[in-house]
Amino acid sequence: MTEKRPGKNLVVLFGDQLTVSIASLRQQSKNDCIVLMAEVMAEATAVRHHKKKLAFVFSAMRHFARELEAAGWAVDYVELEDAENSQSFEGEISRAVARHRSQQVVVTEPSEWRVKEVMNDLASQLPAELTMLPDDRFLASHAEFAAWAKDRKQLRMEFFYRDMRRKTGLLMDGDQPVGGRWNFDAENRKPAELDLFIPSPLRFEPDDITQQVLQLVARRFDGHFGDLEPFWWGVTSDQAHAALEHFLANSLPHFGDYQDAMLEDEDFLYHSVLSHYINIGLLDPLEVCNRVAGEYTAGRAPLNAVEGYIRQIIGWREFVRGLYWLHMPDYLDRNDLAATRDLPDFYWTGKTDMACMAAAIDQTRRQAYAHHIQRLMVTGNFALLVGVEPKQVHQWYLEVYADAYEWVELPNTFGMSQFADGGLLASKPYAASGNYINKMSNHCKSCRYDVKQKTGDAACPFNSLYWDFLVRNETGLGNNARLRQAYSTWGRMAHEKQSAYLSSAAKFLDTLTP
Ligand code: FAD
Ligand code: DLZ
Ligand code: SF4
Repeated sequence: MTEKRPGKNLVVLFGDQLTVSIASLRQQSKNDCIVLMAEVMAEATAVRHHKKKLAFVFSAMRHFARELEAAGWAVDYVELEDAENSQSFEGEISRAVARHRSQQVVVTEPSEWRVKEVMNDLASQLPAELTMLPDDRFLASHAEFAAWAKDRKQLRMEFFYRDMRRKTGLLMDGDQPVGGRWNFDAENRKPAELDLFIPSPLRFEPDDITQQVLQLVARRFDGHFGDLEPFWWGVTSDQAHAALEHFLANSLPHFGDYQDAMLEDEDFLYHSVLSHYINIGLLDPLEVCNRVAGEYTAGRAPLNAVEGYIRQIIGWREFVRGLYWLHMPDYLDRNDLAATRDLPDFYWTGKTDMACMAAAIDQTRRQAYAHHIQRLMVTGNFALLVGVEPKQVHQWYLEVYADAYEWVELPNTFGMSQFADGGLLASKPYAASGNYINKMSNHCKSCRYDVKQKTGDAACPFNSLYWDFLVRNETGLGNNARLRQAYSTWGRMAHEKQSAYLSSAAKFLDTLTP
């Protein structure tokens, strides 16, 4: 009898692990392993992802598989419409273990809790040993973040960020921050002017692989939200690097100044539009930061822009990931403001008279992109003020953006935007009246509502909703030091004015569907 020889190690790469420097590949030699990549319906429909995101992920996966093969790796790639595809990670890994007689399965830790649970369950069922390696594309490991968080009464990004600056040496002069300050945000709040020259992100022609994927997505995911075409994103690491260089040369110098600005018909302003590349591995976050810091050293970009940009990545991005793993899975059930309203229908259609909301939602449908202030201070702010159930808000953000993965989306939505975690992430809710949006954008000029009117049918809804939110949540928020001034303004307000605000808000809330 001939004994079957054991097969090669199986290295599983998920769709957001598209880099040769991922831990699971770094450990292997090309001759001893098979790389498994699988397009599966379980992921494609885990939420009803924007069509552009599906096309982006599938096309980037297919391109990366080809690059691996060209570099000499053996790749077992299962396409979505492969007749044998079991349509789940566990099914595809089990089938591949049998196909290749693998005794060792190696994965880098999935970025989402949900998928990590699937891997943990699978480990006990596979006839092979499954090894899960930490994802070291992040600066802080789970243990490091937990150690930093331990014994702190409050977790604040700013202090964590300083540690990451020290750890990386980015913008450091010995042990001091370059320019004498850690944070130049105060200089980063200029409203945009219409006559500014605003560059566009770098666009790419879809090649044959992308064309095939576009047809696949059109055929199989027609009911998902969003416009599939035009599709102009890069789908390879080389293209993502070209997009980075384009950003450095054209937008970075103004990134800081106009970071919080919004303009009608300008979808990107000076933002980098790189998050979708970074989140799936086509760009390395630290490499991006080093290139950005280099622009300051070379005198081509000012410190407020460079520091502001680097803070988003080694500060916010790392911080939200730390919080996610520290608090999952309980975090998903947080609803500390007890918000219960259903998400209004116009989050899907964009059909609302509020010009700022219509613009953000329309852009989201077209581009699967909105910049941070649109997400936080327009769509997020509105959901917060009217009291939408956080899980529904979370689901929306996860579905509509190309860069959305739960580890980064959930803390941003629950923590930063909806204050559903009771202040674990933010020191106060990002709630604002129409005045903020008017200051930072030109939306109000074309709106059927009047931002200067406080109450009544023609008044900007954000104005009365802001006070209604504070009054409704006084028990939970009344003691928040950063809201003291707002509550005392309310307390000093004439009773008739208070009533007018509350009845305007009630009237508006009655109009919301469903
Ligand atoms: P830029 O403005 O150019 O910023 C540079 C980079 O910094 C980004 O590419 C991103 O990698 C990082 N970054 C900036 N802000 C944050 C942040 N708050 N958290 C984490 N990283 C940040 N970002 C995601 O990557 N995925 C999400 O699913 C996501 N969901 C969000 C949901 C809400 C409610 C809010 C308020 C923010 C969310 N963000 C998310 C953060 C931020 O809005 C996006 O990272 C940013 O808009 C991406 O566009 P950009 O690449 O042009 O970013
Ligand atoms: C986002 C996504 C989608 C839509 N589809 C797949 C897929 O079919 N196969 C795959 O390996 N990855 C996909 N991804 C990315 C995964 O959702 C992401 O890697 C996990 O959430 C990681 O936990
Ligand atoms: Fe938005 Fe109010 Fe301005 Fe209209 S008036 S665009 S609703 S902030």
